[in-house]
Amino acid sequence: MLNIVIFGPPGAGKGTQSQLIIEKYKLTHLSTGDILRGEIAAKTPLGLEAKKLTDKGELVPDEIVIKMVKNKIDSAGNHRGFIFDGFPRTVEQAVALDRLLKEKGTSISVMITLEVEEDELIKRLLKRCDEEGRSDDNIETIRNRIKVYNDVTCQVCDYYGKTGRFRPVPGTGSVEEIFERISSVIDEYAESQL
Ligand code: B4P
Repeated sequence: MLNIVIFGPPGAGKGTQSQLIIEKYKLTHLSTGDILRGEIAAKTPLGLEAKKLTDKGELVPDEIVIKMVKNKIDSAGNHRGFIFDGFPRTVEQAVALDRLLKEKGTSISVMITLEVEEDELIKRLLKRCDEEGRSDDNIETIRNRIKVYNDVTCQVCDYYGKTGRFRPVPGTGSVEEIFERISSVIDEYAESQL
């Protein structure tokens, strides 16, 4: 199995690149942001709680996110592997993910980090706000999301770096150029693991 984590700050293009990765490598997409937005749209108790946090740019508690991911992994059936998009975002989530995959006899092959400057992130997210009106894409929330990334989420890079699974990729340029960079990293792992 090929299991990839696509990582980076808010607006780095994780969701955008995940769509291309799924098409080319036929992996199962698991985006915690998408799952949470689904819960929010359905106004479930979890969604109502999550909305309060995402609207402030805060992370949803590990316990809740890990349970959501476990359900998805357990119900995946036969497949070639996962692309984890926006998860893990804390070291606790990364440790839990390793444990959940170990129970299934598999592991994370590589963590690909999209590196993008803060000015560019803000520009992209404000543009998305104009186009899609996502409630967490206003300037105040964006600044807090970037702060949470720098203070907490970044530590996940060291976690994967210690086990030689961390691969940074420049995340600026056209979507196609970035995808070529990502593909050449995935191809190093794909042959032996698919
Ligand atoms: P996410 O849904 O993961 O959102 P994101 O980080 O904002 O976006 P992403 O990096 O995927 O950017 P995209 O491709 O869309 O999280 C939302 C919230 O949910 C979090 O803030 C948190 O509160 C909560 N949450 C999620 N997971 C969690 C977890 N594990 N634990 C706790 N809480 C969690 O790209 C952004 C924009 O840039 C798009 O408009 C796109 O068109 C554009 N773009 C992409 N590539 C571009 C390029 N190369 N050039 C120019 N523009 C580009």
